[in-house]
Amino acid sequence: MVDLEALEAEARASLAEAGDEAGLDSWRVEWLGRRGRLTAVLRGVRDLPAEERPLIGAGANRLKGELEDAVTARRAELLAAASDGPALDVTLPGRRPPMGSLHPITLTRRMMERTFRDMGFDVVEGPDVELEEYNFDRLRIPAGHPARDMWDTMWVADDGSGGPRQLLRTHTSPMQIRYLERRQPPIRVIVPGTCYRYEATDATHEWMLTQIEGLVIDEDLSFAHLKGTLEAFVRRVFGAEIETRFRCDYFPFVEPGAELGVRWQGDWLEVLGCGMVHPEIIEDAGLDPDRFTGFAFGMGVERVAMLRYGVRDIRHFYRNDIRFLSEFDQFRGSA
Ligand code: YSA
Repeated sequence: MVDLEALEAEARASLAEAGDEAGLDSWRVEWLGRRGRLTAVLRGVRDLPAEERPLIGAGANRLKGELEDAVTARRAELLAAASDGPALDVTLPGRRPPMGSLHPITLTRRMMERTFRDMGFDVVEGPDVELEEYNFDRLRIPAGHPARDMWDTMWVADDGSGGPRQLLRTHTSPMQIRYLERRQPPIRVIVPGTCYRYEATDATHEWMLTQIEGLVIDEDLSFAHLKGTLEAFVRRVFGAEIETRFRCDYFPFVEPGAELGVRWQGDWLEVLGCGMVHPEIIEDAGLDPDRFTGFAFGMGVERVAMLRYGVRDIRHFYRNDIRFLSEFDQFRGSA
């Protein structure tokens, strides 16, 4: 008669010796495989004397199930030993899926928009691909004018159709003209958007940058309104302690023109150009320049972000280095 107990003892002893996956496989072949030893016992049941059949048959089937469980348990044991601990430690904290966060320029742009909204400005957007006419000519920068050199331009390839020349806008100022075509004073609007310049990059210059254009047109506006508005903005964004300076600057579409600088690392960082809207621009919009005056400005969002977050090199913003960008996770809720 088949000694199932002895068979079980032998199978379990040899399973305990299997030390890896290959050992488990050959054990399984030896005992439970098609030509395995236990399989042979099960196959032989039908040849046994009738009175032995039920006992051996049931016992061998039970043993088969138990050995299946035993090999599964042995595999878990080996895995746990390999990872130097239990296979599943339910006391470990869960792994958080990476969440991502808003880009620092998006955070800064939204903060600036909110500040201007609070000051009563509307927010509109304009096209990145612009007509030469709006980017230059109608801002009093005709072809050949030396001021075109200030904005090294990326042109859109001519498609040969004889249509007007197109470019990637070098600043957000063309939206002054587009907005004046559609709206009547009083006007108080900002235009955030991306601009492109064919220029070498350095710590404070990128070839792709974000500007926020501002345009205010009404009766009796003076340079004092311009200064007051921009200083109020800068103090709200950087705090009352911030040191600022206005200096004369030249832009063909304003008269007079200025730039605003902010103290940065012991030096001055220019954050915006501005001025009183040139009377010819007001007149071209069909308005009486003796009655309506206004001011405008164009500020660099990357420059504001540098000051706000203490970033020393503008090029970090668009390098897509996750180590730099994840620093801004802490501001996730502040947009
Ligand atoms: C001036 C008068 C107005 O009535 C209205 C707008 C302006 C601004 C003008 N359109 C302009 O683009 N002037 S600017 O060339 O001096 O740029 C304005 C601001 O954009 C700069 O002060 C700076 O903050 C940012 N900027 C310019 N070039 C940049 C840049 N930021 C990063 N990289 C660059 N390459």
